[in-house]
Amino acid sequence: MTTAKKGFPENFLWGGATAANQLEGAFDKDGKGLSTADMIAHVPKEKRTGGHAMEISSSRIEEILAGKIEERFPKRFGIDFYHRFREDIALFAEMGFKVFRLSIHWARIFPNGYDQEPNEAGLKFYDEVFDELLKHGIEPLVTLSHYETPLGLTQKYNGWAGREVIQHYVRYAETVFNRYKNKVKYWLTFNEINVMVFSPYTGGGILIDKVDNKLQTTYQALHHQFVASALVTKLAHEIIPGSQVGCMLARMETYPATCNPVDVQLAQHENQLNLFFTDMHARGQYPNYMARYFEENNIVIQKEAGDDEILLNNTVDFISFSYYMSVTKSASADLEETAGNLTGGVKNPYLEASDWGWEIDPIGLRVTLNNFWDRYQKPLFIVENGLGAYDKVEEDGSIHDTYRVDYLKKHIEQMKEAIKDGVELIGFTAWGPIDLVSMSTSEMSKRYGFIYVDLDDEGNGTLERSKKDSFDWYKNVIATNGEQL
Ligand code: BGP
Repeated sequence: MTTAKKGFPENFLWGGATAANQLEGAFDKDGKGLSTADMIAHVPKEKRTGGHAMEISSSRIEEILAGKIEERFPKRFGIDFYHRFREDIALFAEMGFKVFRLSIHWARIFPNGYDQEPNEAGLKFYDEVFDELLKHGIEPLVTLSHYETPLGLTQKYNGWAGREVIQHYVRYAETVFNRYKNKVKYWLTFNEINVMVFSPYTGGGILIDKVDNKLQTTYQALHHQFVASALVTKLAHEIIPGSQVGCMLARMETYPATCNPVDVQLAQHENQLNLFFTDMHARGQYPNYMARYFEENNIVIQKEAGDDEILLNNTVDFISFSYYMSVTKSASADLEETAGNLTGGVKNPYLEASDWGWEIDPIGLRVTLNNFWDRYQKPLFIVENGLGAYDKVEEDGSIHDTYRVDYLKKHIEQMKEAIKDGVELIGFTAWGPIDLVSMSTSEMSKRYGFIYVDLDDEGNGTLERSKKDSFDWYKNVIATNGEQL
């Protein structure tokens, strides 16, 4: 037995996390093709049901491409990181970031997804971004696919429903591994891979009106992603010695609403359906509990010879996940429901919720970390956590976001507790260190940042950056390695 740890390890990776489609803008610049994210319009509040409104039909895609839709598409414009990344990275460096999580917009490299040759201008852009990060001593952590499937793959194969997409993804990964092998060591294969279950379009570029059986298609598409993920994990290890590849899950620690065993079993089942994704990546095989689920739902996974070996032989180096909230499930239909990130449950009377109904649960993060560690004994990386909130700009330009500091402080405290419990946690990237377009609502007013961006929901603003109170707070957290919160 080793002695108990006292706090964050010396080389702990503090930083922030983003996604290309919510940040970069320049959606049609320098040869970039359209991606699924470019088709997502701003959803006005009155049309929203609390969760994510990101499913799209094939007829809508046609209308958008024919220019018949007048709504705005904020993800096409982001916060113009494409032209301002030097200024933004300098601010991250000022906060002392050790790591910055970003995604490569796949359609910048292969505009249609299935092209034979990569787009040099796209490759050059990320060269410049990585160089800028490394100049400041910031390690890039790169997501290969963060809700940004090239639209060409949707049109040709109905996205990840088609097995052919594996080979295109592998070619894309091989291209960027070879190009950035001296610059990027940490890679994630798919952002929140479990999103497929909630929104097949977002997770896999799949137009659901084109399929007969949603569940069958969804889990088949996931099989393609698991194989693709294992193949590129292998490739990364071959091309970049010492590289570290992780999977990424939207973790929903699920509680039973009562101690009634019926609720307890229901919560266990929900946890299995969620942990299925990390089981696939960390253990490399389909778990027994899924065999029953597949049978009861008439799902048959079509595998090709060699798939099982590929999965088993290429498990990930670390587990990464987003954590915003916990979920509570009840077998009774009487309890009041609540929204959440991707999915909701019933209201937990012990927790408060954000303005979007996501229930704030710092202790749940300690529980999550311990459960992951017990299950896999692989290093853990929290690659998303934070509070989406409305910020008020004072007359003098200051922003007193005490609620954000309070949220993060409580979560970081629980991370420290988990480390003392013996969990191996290697890093923490707060979601949206600079305000960016919200994934679920495409709004700017749902803000996460330490850095404010002058841009509103209608797309008006100077795009100027300014520091919120949380900026100096986080800077001190990093400087003291989590000792002063
Ligand atoms: C996660 C996504 C991110 C991010 C975050 C916050 O599910 O990986 O892309 O946006 O949620 O969600 P939102 O922007 O909807 O508040």
